[in-house]
Amino acid sequence: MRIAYIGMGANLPSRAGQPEVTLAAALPCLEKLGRVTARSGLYSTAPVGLAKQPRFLNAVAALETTLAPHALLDELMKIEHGFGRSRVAAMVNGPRTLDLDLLLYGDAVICEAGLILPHPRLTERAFVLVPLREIAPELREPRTGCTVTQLLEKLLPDLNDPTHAVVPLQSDVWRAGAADDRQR
Ligand code: PH2
Ligand code: MG
Ligand code: MG
Repeated sequence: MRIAYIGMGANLPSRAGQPEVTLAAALPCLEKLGRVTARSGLYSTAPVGLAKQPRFLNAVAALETTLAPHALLDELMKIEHGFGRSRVAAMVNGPRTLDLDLLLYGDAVICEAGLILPHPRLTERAFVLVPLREIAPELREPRTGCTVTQLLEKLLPDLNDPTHAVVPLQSDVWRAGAADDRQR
């Protein structure tokens, strides 16, 4: 049994509804792959890589799972597909209905076609590190040996800078999902 950290993102409506509803609706799908042991709040984030697109909503979930990394990645892609994600003619860094990124899988370091662990851009992205720090501040990224808190300090020397584009979002839909977690 390993803990995998899944980065969740969306900036287009899906069949489930607006991005906040999509992300909440994806949680029960993740539960089918193991046990969601923690998840961050929801953040409204400025798009990275391609500026002209809607803001994203991002979150990170911790999933305790017996699935091996490749099998887990396949299942994540199936969930994305179920929420209308299409990779045909999609833009790199472009808008998406649902993105589920395998960020970390225990302390696995893997570099294979189709699967790089830890996620290659993990250390560069505040929209990942801020929610990850919320649920796992002391977790170590196995390539650098740094904790998530340290990585974020390197990325954003002044974390209180109001211009840094990762803003917590109060969301009833997401919170309602939290109540469901506690009942399980
Ligand atoms: N995902 C991308 C590209 N850019 N920007 C934000 N803010 N959030 C994302 O999840 C994101 C992005 C490619 O997956
Ligand atoms: Mg992805
Ligand atoms: Mg992504």
